[in-house]
Formats: sequence, structure tokens, C-alpha cells
Amino acid sequence: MADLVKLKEIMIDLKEEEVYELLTELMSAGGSDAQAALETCQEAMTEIGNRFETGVYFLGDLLYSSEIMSAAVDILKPALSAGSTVKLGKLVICTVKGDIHDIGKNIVKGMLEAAGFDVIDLGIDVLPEKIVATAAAEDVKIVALSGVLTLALRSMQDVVDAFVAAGTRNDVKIIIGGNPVTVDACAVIGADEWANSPQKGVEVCRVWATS
Ligand code: B12
Repeated sequence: MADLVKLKEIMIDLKEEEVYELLTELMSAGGSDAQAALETCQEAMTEIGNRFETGVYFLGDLLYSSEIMSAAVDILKPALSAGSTVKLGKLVICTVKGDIHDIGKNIVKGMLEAAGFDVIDLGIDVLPEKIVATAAAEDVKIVALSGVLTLALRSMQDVVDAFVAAGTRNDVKIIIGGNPVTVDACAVIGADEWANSPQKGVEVCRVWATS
């Protein structure tokens, strides 16, 4: 078993090289702890966020942590995404307007692709109109929205409203995900589903695509 306590510590302390070394060793040992390691890194990111909020860390530290986290995901990826040969169709994903956080979105994207989805990634800070237009142009039936900032909830609501305004709300299923998303937020926003874990998100989309 990899030393996840140490992993969390060195991740929080932004010891980049040590993090890569530990994760590379974990992968050399077969990668069976990759999922647990990813969750540990995510816990560390929460603590890094807390340190930012309390003035212990600065924006530069947050940026640095995101570089380490992205590289960590790349190291772990081969063990996380057992490729599927099933074809589940197209899906649009993005981080909503006003929010530029994309590490979580990229993890979800990778897992959707591994499950067999053909993922159209619109990127970050995406306007509702662009999502609605892409869904129509690409004949996409599933839209996955990511947001980490509290204000992302408002933007998610704007996306649902934009589908309603375009008269295409019933053509798509919408799933929202990210830290601020809750069952209550989902109800207020009028999305079809919500998830904080990529696993649940992929499962919801798989059910939609096959039913
Ligand atoms: C790294 C980071 C950054 C990086 C982002 C780099 C990047 N490329 O993403 C940078 C430095 C750019 C950044 C900027 C800012 N940040 Co920031 N950031 C973080 C931090 C530390 C980690 C986020 C992260 O990557 N976590 C790891 C990933 C893997 O987790 P995740 O995003 O939650 O995603 C998982 C799940 O949520 C889920 N998921 C996510 N999306 C979806 C979608 C679907 C469909 C599904 C099913 C699941 C799902 O699956 C993912 C994998 O498990 C968080 C702290 C935190 N608690 O999250 C603060 C945090 C989000 N940031 C915060 C703030 C305030 C900011 C800034 C405003 C700071 C500033 N003064 O400029 C700016 C905002 C810029 C903007 N307009 O977006 C606050 C937000 C407060 C709030 N409640 O709104 C936080 C919470 C820090 C804090 N505690 O204060 N940030």
C-alpha cells in the first residue's frame, strides 16, 4: 500500500518532485492504489484551498498546486481509465462562465472518454449560448457542466435557462458537478442530475446514453 499520509503531506507542502516520485513508484508497483492516491491529492487540494482562504498560501501557491495536481493526474491516468470499446455517443462538457477551474473537469472528461463517450470539451469560462449552439449543431443529447466557484451555480442556472429560451431543453439531459453542487442546488437550477464524484457522473451519463 502506498504511503497516502505522506502523499497528502508532501502535496499540501507543494513538494513537487517528491509527489511525482511517490506516484511514479506507486504506478511501477502496478497502480492498484491510483484511485486512492487521486482522492488523497484532492483532499490535499482542499487543504491548500483552506490555506489560501486563511492567508497562509497566496495565489501563486494555488497556481503551483494546480500544476502539480494536473501532472499527478497525468501520472495516475493509465491506471484510472480502463478503456472501453463500447461507443456511447457524443457528450458536451465544460466549465461554466466565470469559472476557470478545469482540473476536476479534465478528470471527469478522461473518465467519460474511457467509458466510451466521444467528448466535446468546450473548455473553461464558457458562455451558455455556446453550449446551447454546440449541443444543437452536434446533435448532442448529454451536457455535463463543471464549476468549483460558488458563483458557478448561477452560471449553471443560466445554461438551463438558455436551453429553455432556445426551445431545446427537452432535447438534452444536463448533469452538473463540482464542489458547490448539491441536491438542493440541482433542484433550484433545474438540471436533470448532479454529482460530486466522477464515478457517479459517468454512471449517470452511461444510463442516459443506453436507455
Ligand atoms: C487549484 C485552484 C485554483 C487554480 C485553478 C487552476 C485550474 N487549471 O483549474 C487557480 C490558481 C487558477 C485558481 C483561481 C481562483 N480560485 Co481557486 N482553487 C483551486 C483549489 C485549491 C483546487 C481546485 C482543484 O483543482 N481541486 C481538485 C479537483 C480534482 O477537484 P474538483 O475541482 O472539486 O473536481 C472534482 C469534483 O468536484 C468532481 N467534478 C468537478 N466537476 C465536475 C463535473 C461533473 C459533470 C461531475 C460529474 C463531477 C465533477 O470531480 C472532480 C474529480 O474528483 C480550490 C480549493 C478547493 N477546495 O477545491 C480553490 C478554490 C476553488 N478557488 C477559489 C478562489 C476564490 C479562486 C479565485 C477567485 C482566487 C482569486 N482571488 O483570484 C480564482 C478564480 C478564478 C476564476 N474565475 O475561476 C475558492 C472558491 C471559493 C468559492 N466558494 O467560490 C477555493 C474553494 C479556495 C478557497 N477555499 O478559498 N484556483
